[in-house]
Amino acid sequence: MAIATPAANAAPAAPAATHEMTDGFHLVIEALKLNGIDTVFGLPGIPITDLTRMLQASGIRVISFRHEQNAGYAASIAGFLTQKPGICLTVSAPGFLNGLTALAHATTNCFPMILVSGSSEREIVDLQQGDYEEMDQLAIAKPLCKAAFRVLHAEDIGVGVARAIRAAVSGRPGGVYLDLPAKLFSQAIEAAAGRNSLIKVVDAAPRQIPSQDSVKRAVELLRGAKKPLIVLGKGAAYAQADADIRTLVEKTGIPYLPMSMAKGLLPDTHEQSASAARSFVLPEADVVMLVGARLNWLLSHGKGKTWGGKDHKSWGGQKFVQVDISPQEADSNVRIDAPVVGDIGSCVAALLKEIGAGWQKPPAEWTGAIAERKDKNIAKMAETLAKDPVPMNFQSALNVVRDLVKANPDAILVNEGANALDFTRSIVDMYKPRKRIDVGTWGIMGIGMGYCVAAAVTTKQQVIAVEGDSAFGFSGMEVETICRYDLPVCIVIMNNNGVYKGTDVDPTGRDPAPTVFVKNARYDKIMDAFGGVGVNAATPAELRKAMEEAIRSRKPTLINAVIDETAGTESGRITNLNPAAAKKK
Ligand code: ADP
Ligand code: TZD
Ligand code: MG
Repeated sequence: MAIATPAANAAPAAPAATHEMTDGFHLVIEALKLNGIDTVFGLPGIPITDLTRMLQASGIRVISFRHEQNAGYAASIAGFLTQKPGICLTVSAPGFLNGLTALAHATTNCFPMILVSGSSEREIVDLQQGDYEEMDQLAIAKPLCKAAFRVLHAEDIGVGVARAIRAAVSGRPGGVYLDLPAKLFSQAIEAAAGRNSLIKVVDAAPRQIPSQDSVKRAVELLRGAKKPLIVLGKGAAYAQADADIRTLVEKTGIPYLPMSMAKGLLPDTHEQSASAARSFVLPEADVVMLVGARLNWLLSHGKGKTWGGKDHKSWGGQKFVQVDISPQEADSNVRIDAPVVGDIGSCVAALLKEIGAGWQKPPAEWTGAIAERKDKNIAKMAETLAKDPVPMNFQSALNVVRDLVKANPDAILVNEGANALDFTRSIVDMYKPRKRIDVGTWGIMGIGMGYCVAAAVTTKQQVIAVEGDSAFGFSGMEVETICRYDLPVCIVIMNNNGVYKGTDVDPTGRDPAPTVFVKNARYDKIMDAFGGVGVNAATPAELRKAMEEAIRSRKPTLINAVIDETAGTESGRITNLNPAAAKKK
């Protein structure tokens, strides 16, 4: 008897049989390989330790993390960057739960990801008899993901993997859970039957063509607009329809606003970008076309003062076109006058066709008014960026990052924090699609190092991470992972001694305030422990030198940028979301 695929630590020798045999371990690996999965992000332990070894032996890249949450975030963003489901592999119960935040995050952000988790023995779990790492994982995962499956028999592995892939990438992408109980891995079946049971998924994310009526309706609405606006969201970035999206914007001459992760879909320096006039265009626009962007909190739910409404519940006067793959998205917050349902590539192509030749560009009063505001704000920003205060503030430090990203437009920018996030988003221009990855729909802290690893591994490009000192703490231990795999990642910590600021004090005088950290911490020294490069930068010149060297050498680098601890504001740009105490002291 022989196992179909040679691998380390193959199953123990079975009694002689006339047929070649295989097992669950090998079938899982073959099913993933057959479907073009080349990387797995995970953390070993019972019952998947051998699976990680055999995956590696089979040629699939296994990136082993220090905490499953970071492996999960890595998988989620690998899905966004590649349109293939990112795979995260965890052990049972606690490992599974650690990965679950990332699975929910992937679902919320519409990123295709599969959390593959080993689990304990079904009959013990179901009778709650106290197995090692006992937990009914399938039931717990279900409400947090797009789909969840469990495979009990080796001959069903092919179907399980195929269903997970389809669920993750088709329609609106999302997180999928795949439960693989320990016993499955050593189940032996005949190799021929095993091979036969595998499925190579055909057309995993089929194009979804919008109806001609919906396209006509949308184009008519746009044609009648006096003050049209296009909002590009991360769905548009995900769709990889970059050339057509650019043509749509340029051909129509309509000003556009990129959402955070859509920055760079067209270069931020594009003359039609209305980013620097956001607070002017949102209330003023008469027709807004959303492309892969939801009217959630990030767009103030399409109503309220941001949109020219009288108060926080009132709608403005805008009419909306919404291009989205999910037919349920329209009308989620305000009326959508022209939903266009389909994949963005097909929708934008259909819109371009309908627009045809001889399109009348928007009136000069509209584009001129935007340009005026924009120029004023850009000039104001340039003035701020030119200042060189001591100690550094966010702007003077980010002016350096801005220059380095401009000089290295293929680098991927990872960004999290509050002020560290908001200032970076507005100061650092992006020039190419899918180069900015950040806290996403939840404004989640902790994506940082997982995203760095995935971005470096899947794209091979230089990665630059701009991290709040608090934000970094959520995934900081993964700098060991970055050093271990020798990834070209340059981490810049905007160290203002705390969450939002470093100046709070405990009114009773007993403890440090909840928002502050050790003063003048030297995050750069963490790198010494793992053989990476650590630099303390107290001035823009020091920061520039260290970043240039990091990018030149492609060595794992962590720069502790010393930022004025008084510089930030509460929650950055979203101070208003903090509930105010009704009872005054
Ligand atoms: P942002 O945060 O940038 O505003 P959202 O995450 O709110 O973006 O919105 C992304 C939208 O894009 C989701 O509604 C999702 O259904 C949609 N989407 C994702 N991929 C595609 C695609 N390939 N084609 C069409 N719509 C897509
Ligand atoms: N926990 C998680 C998982 N996500 C969150 N968003 C928060 C907590 C709350 N939070 C924010 O929204 S921003 C932030 C926290 C803790 C950190 C801000 O501090 P920072 O950035 O040092 O990262 P700045 O530059 O000091 O503002
Ligand atoms: Mg901070």
